[in-house]
Amino acid sequence: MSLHKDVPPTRSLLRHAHPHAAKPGGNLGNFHCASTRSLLPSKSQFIIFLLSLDQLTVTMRAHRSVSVLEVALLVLLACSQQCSSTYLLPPEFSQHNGTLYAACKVRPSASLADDLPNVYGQVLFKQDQAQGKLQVLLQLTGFPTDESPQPRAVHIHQYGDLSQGCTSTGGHYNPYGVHHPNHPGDFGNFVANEGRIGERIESEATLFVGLSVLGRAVVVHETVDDLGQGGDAGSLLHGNAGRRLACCVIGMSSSNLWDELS
Ligand SMILES: [Cu+2]
Ligand SMILES: [Zn+2]
Repeated sequence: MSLHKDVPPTRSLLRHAHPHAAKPGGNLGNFHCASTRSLLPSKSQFIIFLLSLDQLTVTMRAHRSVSVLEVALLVLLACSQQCSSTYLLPPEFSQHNGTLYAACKVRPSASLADDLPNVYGQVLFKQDQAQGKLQVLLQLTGFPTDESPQPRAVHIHQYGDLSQGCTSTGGHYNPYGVHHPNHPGDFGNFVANEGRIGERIESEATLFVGLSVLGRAVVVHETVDDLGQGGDAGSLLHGNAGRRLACCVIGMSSSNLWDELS
C-alpha cells in the first residue's frame, strides 16, 4: 500500500524518514550518496568504500559468470556501507572539524546521606576523530579540606538515569564484559587539594558511534578504588569505592566549556 501515490518511491521514503527533509540544513543523515559538501565522506570512510569496491572486484573475478543483477546488488551494498557509516557520525563531527565534545554537570546525589560531602563541578570530554584518545577534564569541588584527604574514585556508570539519584545509574559501563578496573570508564582515584580536584586524564572510553559513553553517567565515590586488588567479588565489579557522592549524565556539547576550563 502506498500513502503517496503521486510521489516517487525514494522521495516518499525520505519524507517518511524525517519531517524536515525538504528544509535547508534538515539533516537526514545520508540515505542516498551525499551530494552536498557537508555530507562528503571523511578520508577513513572513503577508504572503507574503496575496500568495499575491492571486495566486489575479487568477487567478480572469483565468479566469472556473475549476473548483471548480482553486480548491481553488490554495488548497492558497497554504497549502502559507505552511506550508513556516514550516517553514524553526528552533525557535530563536521561542525567541529572532526572533534566531539561532551559535558557532564556534577551534582550531589539526590539520595546523599547527611554525613557525606556535597560535591559539585564539571567533567568535560574531548575526542579528535573516532581513533583519537578521549581527553577527560575533571573539575570538582566540595570535598573536605582535611590535611590528609583520602583518594576518591570516579567511574563511568552504565545508565544516564538519575531518577533515584546516583543509585539508578547502574553498575560500571562494561561493554566488553571484563573485570574492574578494565572498564573503559574506570578513571581511577583522585585526591582533593583544599577541597578541589582538578585533573586532566586520557581514557579508553569513546564518544563515537555504538560504544559511545554519551548518555551514560559519571559517578564520584566516597572512598578509594582498590583497582581490582581487594581480593573479593566487589573488587572485580566496582573496586569497593563506597557510596555514590555525586553524578551527572554525559551530554553532547559545544567546545565552549572545554576551551574555557582546559
Ligand atoms: Cu563507580
Ligand atoms: Zn570499573
